[in-house]
Amino acid sequence: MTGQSHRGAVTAKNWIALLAIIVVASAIGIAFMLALNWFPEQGSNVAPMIDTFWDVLVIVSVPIFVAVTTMLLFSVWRWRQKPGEEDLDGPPIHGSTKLEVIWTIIPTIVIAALTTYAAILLVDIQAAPAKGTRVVNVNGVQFAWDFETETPAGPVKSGRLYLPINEPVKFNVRSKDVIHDFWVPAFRLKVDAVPGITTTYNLTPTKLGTFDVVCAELCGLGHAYMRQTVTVLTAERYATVMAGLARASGAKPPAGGAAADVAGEKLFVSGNPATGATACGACHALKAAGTTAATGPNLDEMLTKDDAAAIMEMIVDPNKEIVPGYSKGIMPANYATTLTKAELAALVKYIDQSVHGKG
Ligand code: HEC
Ligand SMILES: [Cu+2]
Repeated sequence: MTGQSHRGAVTAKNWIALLAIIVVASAIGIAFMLALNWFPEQGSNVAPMIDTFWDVLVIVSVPIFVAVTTMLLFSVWRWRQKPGEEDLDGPPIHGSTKLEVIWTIIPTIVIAALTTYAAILLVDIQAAPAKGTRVVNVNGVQFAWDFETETPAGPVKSGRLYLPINEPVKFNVRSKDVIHDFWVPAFRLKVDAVPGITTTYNLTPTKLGTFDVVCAELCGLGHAYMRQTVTVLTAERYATVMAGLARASGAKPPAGGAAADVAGEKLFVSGNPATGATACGACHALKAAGTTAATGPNLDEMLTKDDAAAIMEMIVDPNKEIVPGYSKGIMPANYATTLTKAELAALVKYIDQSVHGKG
């Protein structure tokens, strides 16, 4: 057998073998890709639509990938250079109009079909919400989310998002500083929070439980801390929680005392998820609280000369003076709104006593 005849045109037998490889490998590839658990649980009405779209993309693209790779490997093997052929030129190749037409038309049809599907899906998902749909104003600020649910009795603010199950909700997303992105992976949709404009999307939560809210746009050094949760409740529980939140926003500060110290430590270590106050301990080391984070200065070392009033000012207005060696804008500047006066007082008292060894 001469090299030429062995390595000439692709025979019918070759084609059958190649086709068999492509079919089998595609079937395995598709089965594997569909079996993988790509996404978190489905928490909204649009999640199944998005996940189905993903499945369709997988089913269409795996065979294309497999076919291209198979033909590539076959060509490399079949027409590879053999010893002694180093100085030979390959045969002159002429264009093939027929082939070019085929490989232009097929991708055009595939892309056009998928794009049409995606466009129809997008229009479906973005359909204007019915009148009377619950509106939640979502505000992004470096580095926290806060939420304002519109109710007939006025807006109810919260740091953690609460939603009733199986009721449509429309989000008006805004930013107070840089571009953030409001994303609840379990709900699937996300949209940028852009300063100066309001972006929106609407959906219906379909699963009870607590899901992550994350910022999906790198927005500064504290981006990774810009997380919240959304809790989807039954209509009954939701009404109770909203009533509680409405009361809390107008509540009078409770009296100080021993209880306040305990609350101070708790606020330091865990913040107040219900109002969106980020835990101080996530960024600061404080011996008494047992926290060791180093994103912000060590408070035992940094506050030795500061009294309670000074500490209070540093918490509510952290950008007034920046500790040397640290950047402006990492410490959340919203504690004056996410913590009540009573909480702030308890927190300051706790820090003051912890640092100065009193109490
Ligand atoms: C996301 C991280 C982060 C969180 C959360 C955070 N801080 Fe800070 N904090 C910093 C950084 C960074 C600095 C240094 C830059 C500056 O001065 O603003 C700082 C500075 C400070 C200072 C010195 C401020 C000054 O102006 O001298 C104090 C006091 C302080 N933080 C207390 C707190 C307390 C109390 C909390 C919780 C209520 C808290 N921080 C939450 C990151 C954080
Ligand atoms: Cu952000």
